Formats: sequence, structure tokens, C-alpha cells
Amino acid sequence: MKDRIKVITEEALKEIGACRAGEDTVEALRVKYLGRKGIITELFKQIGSVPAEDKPEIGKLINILKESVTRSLDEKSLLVPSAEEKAPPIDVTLPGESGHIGRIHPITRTIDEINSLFVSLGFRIVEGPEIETEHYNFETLNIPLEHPSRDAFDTFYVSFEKKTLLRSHTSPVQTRFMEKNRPPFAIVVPGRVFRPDATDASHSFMFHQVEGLVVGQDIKFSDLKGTLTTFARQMFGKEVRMRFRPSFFPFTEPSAEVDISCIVCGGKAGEKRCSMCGGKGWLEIMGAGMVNPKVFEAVGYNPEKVTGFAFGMGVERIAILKYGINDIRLFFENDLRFLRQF
Ligand code: 2U9
Repeated sequence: MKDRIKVITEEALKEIGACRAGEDTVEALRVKYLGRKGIITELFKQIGSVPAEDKPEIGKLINILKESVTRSLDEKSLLVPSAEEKAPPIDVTLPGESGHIGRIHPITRTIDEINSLFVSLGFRIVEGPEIETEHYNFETLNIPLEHPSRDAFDTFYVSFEKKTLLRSHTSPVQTRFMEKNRPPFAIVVPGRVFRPDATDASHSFMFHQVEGLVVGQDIKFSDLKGTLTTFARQMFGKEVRMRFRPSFFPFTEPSAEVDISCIVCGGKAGEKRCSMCGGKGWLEIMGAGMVNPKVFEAVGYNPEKVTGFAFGMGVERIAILKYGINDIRLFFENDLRFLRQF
């Protein structure tokens, strides 16, 4: 009898412990153990057949059992079920929910690619302010007062009194750098620039540039050609050919527009149906030139002692060519159908 009481005690407490607070099973267990025909009630009935001398002890044991079962069941039914206990069991066979992982914007990606390419050639990356002064944005770069880009309507002025404006190119970062550093050096300057152009498929009032500047003794136009040819072949493919056309910029002399052979038709002349170059065979990728001696004078360098080359490219244009995009506005509309492709 004692053994049975012991076994029932263990089983009952185990069963009560395993059931969830507030559930019907608590009441079912109460009936099972304490009901009119419950296990403990039956035990009490069996006391009659126990030898007289054992009766007090057995009776006491059954009473202890009844008390602890009653107490455990009361605790369970009074407890507020926890959120975990209330929640339906997890169905591990349901398909998972995939998280939304962001990605690098195609312009950032293109800037990163251009930067690391020049870093591998020994260039340093330098950045500077987006709000500039007329002095750094124009004067140090030999852009005269009568130049069309200096017209009040051709620049986003921040303050007329302070002569501050949103930079129209990243070149002022280079003149600021030259004032603080001595040659030789090779730097690339990525960043956002602003020009009040009317927006269309190929123009935006805000876009990105990467410019470069190499200054030292005996830097020649052939260094410019070699560097930019290496850049273009790594960016667009080993097979591209280069073309340097004479041009004009106030800050370089001589100056050139830099073209690559068409990356779609391979530059076969007269391929009129080419979607990329329209039969021209060439694609303009940037401007470049030898630094104008007047720029060196403006930052306190001796143009008799140092020479240098500079170049500038529009990042959106490079990305448009590289990825075959037909509208610059796609970069700035935040349409995920476009951005998810990169
Ligand atoms: C210093 C001296 C010279 C940077 C240069 C260009 C030619 C050029 C355009 C490309 C497309 C601007 O974004 S764009 O519209 N840039 O053609 N930029 S040489 O010359 C410098 C820069 C800094 C001190």
C-alpha cells in the first residue's frame, strides 16, 4: 500500500507539472485524482482492508498525498498562462520568412569600383565639402568671372554675401589638398556635385564625379594616357581602344575628351544600328588634361618645377555605359524594381 501511494504521488505530481496553466486538462486531472471515483478517493476506500496497526500511518500518507495534489492543481488553475503557454505550438514545416537584405546602390558600387582601381595604381582617396566658396570652386581653378558657369543662375548659391555655393565639381577639393600638401602625390576625389540643369534622361541637377590629380616632377601627357588606358581596360574590358580628342577646360592645358571604342559593337565603323553608339564607334567616358600653370600659381606651387595631369568623369555616365541603363533618373527614384537588379 505504501509503495502504491508513493507511485501515485510521483505520477500525479508529474502529470500536473506537465499540463499548461489554465487549460481543461487541469480540471480533468482533478477529476482523475480527487473525483468521486478518483484514484485518491479510491485509496481512502481501501483503508478498510489495511491491518489495524498500519491504518493511522496509511491514512496520514493518503492525506498528505491528497493535500499536495489539491495544492498543485489549485496553483495550476490560478496561474495566468504565460504568452508562451498560450501561443499555438510552432509549425516547423511552414515555409520560412526571408528577411529583406539591403544592397549597395549602383552609384556607390561604381564609385567603390573606380576608387579601388585607382588605389591599386597608387592613388589616395580624398574627400571635401559639398558647400564651397567661389574662391575654391572657381578662382583657384582659373575659371574667370565672365565664365558662363559663374552666372548666378548657373550655380546653386547658398549665400550671396558669403559667396558660398553648392560645388559644381569636386575640383576645389584638389586645390584645397594642394595648399596643404607638397608633390609628388596622386589622388582621386569622389563626391556629389550640383548644377542647375533641367532634368531629363541624361541630365540631373545633382550627380557624382570622380576626379583625379597627379602632380610631381616630369609628369607627362603620356602618363595621363597610360593611366587612363589602364583604367578604361579594367573598367570596360581588356579589348577597348582609346581615343583622345582635343578640347578645352580652364583648369587644364592642353585638354582632351577621352573616348573608348564602343563596348557593344566593338567600334566597327558604320554599325548604324548599334544601340550604344548609334554607329559612331566611340563612347565618351571622361575629360582630362595637363594641369594649367595658373592653377599651380593659385595654390602656391612653382609651375616651372612641377607638372601634373588631371581627369574628371561623371559616375552616372560610367554606370549607364557599364550596365546599359537608359535614364539617369532611375538612379534617384528609389524604385526597388530597378535597385534590386544590382
Ligand atoms: C585641378 C586641376 C584640374 C579635372 C578635369 C575634366 C577634365 C572633365 C567633366 C567630366 C564629365 C565634368 O562630370 S563632368 O561633366 N570633367 O572633363 N575634369 S579635367 O581637372 C582638374 C581638377 C582639379 C586642381
